Amino acid sequence: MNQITRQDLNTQHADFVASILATLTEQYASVASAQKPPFAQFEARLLENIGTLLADFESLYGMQPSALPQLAHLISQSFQRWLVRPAKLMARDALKQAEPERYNSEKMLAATCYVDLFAGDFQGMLDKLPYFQELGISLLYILPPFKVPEGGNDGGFAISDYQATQAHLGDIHQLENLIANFHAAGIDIVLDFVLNHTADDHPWALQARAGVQEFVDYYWFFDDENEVEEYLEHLTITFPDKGKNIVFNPLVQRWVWTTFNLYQWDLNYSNPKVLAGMLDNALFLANLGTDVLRLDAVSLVWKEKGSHCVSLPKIHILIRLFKQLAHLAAPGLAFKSEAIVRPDEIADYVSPQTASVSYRPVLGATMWQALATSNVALLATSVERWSDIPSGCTWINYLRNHDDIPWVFSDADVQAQNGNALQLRQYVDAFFGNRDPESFAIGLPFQPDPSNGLSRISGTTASLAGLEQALKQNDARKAQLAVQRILLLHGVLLLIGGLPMLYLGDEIGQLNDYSYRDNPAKQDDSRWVNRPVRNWQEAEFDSANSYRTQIFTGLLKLIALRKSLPQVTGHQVTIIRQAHPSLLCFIRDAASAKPLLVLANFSAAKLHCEAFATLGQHRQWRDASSGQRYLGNAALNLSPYQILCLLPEGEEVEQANK
Ligand code: OTU
Repeated sequence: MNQITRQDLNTQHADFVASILATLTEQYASVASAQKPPFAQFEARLLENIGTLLADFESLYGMQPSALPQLAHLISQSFQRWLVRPAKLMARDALKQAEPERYNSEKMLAATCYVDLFAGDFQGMLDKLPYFQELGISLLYILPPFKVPEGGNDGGFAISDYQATQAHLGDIHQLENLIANFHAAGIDIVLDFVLNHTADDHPWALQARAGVQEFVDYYWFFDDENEVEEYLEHLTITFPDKGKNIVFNPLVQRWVWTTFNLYQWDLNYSNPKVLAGMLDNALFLANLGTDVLRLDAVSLVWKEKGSHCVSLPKIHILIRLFKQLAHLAAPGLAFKSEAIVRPDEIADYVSPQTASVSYRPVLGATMWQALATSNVALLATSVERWSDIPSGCTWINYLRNHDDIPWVFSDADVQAQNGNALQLRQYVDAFFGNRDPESFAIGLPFQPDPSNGLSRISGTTASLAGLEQALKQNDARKAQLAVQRILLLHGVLLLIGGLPMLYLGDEIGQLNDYSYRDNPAKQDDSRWVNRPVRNWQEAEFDSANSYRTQIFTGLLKLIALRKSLPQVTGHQVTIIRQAHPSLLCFIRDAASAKPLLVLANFSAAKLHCEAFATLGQHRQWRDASSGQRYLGNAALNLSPYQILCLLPEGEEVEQANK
């Protein structure tokens, strides 16, 4: 990082820095509060970052005379928010700064849910605090609770006001109170920063609709169809159902860039006023108490004619700029990138200077693929190739979330096992999308792409893992296999490295919910099938032996196991290749005297192998849950979908058998 001190101010921007500091000092002096934080804290952070701030601002917006006041304005926005940042949050900032590996601890567990679907409203969420604690959740991602248009709003991702909530959930103060209560209970909070687009009834959009040029320039409007064509020629289409990304919009009688739904208008970050407007929203959310801001659809936020407009290099500069400006006001705030891209692209999105937390979509995609094919080769290769992450950064592991499953494995990895990537994607599409009679899964295609016939998949974990089919067929044996699959997938998710995130509902095996088909605002979006409403009564009245209870208690056991194993910290993992195609094997903390060896059978058949490899040592191992002993390089039998968690003989695992 470019650091400068007061002594270095004889650089070309010395006057700029001096004048900002003078302005801020004046503003500081005019604040009467006795509780204001020491100016020197802000000043130190500013001086530490000013070199990068200037360089990044210049890369995006140039450095003509008009640009510097814009940067000064951004810094002053951060300063104003810092001045009013609640003392409790400042104390949390200090704690979190002293703990850069916070989210890599084995004690951490994330979960996500929609407030209304899970618990009705903010008060309902508070009432469920004991449930979150029972599960051991320490990071909760609350799906967007912000104000949205009536009717279609993309599950909260079309935002009309980033600083107000949906009335039926409660008001913004109740959200703030919810966050404070969760903090007090040891749970960090993630909120969305939906930065690629606003709803078409956001105040900026309303002004643009009224023809006010200043706000037209916040978006991507086109009058000239030829220019639209020039962009479209190269663009990757994200929501093929809706057609192209730039569509003629009758509301404004012009073409408007809408990557997602027609009511989600893409923001134009080549206009620095958009950066300022969205910084204000980010800082508002920071002062509300959020610990992590999830950068929604971040791979799409910078656009340039002649490119496919995915993962352009300037995205990373823009995010670093946002991060530094947020850091000035809220140094404990982390960013989490939601870049649903192939693994070779994703590394660029993860760094302590930008997003230190990142989704890891390839892990889920390859786990589901391994389940469908009973072959772990691609999963093993992906983990081997794509687990590395800089220190201070964290992968979020997830099987399912509120979205689709995209088949984002690397084509080169498929080719490395002599496979054909297109055929493999066709296979898993059919397997999970209800087009394979041999399949146990019930899912739905999402946004099939007519240009190549490929799609993504919607469905809950339980339905994709076979539980829905088993219950429909009233087949207890199949239901048992489905439960085993669910526990196997979660076991790997919890142990393989990274911070696991549960999609709430999965812990009790919630099935697909087809009622969205009757709702005109939802029926064209199959992702609603995996957004069921939580029925707490049904959960309570379950008989003790039901599949729900089996999944829930099995999962609690796996969570307790994770939290008892310091080997699980971080993301370093060693894959040990096995001869059997369905046998996944990995070691955590391989170099230590107490490594953890995990063996997982990704097949519905009993697995027998003559000998299993363990880093070449002949060693006695003991399964942490059953206590059974295994000798490395000896024969091994695993029941269908069994997962073994082996520790070198002699090591006790507390709590694991609780
Ligand atoms: C995100 O995901 C959200 O998670 C979705 O719920 C939203 O619909 C969307 O952004 C728009 O706000 O399309 O189906 O290529 O794959 O970012 C998931 C990027 C999505 C997208 C991803 C997006």
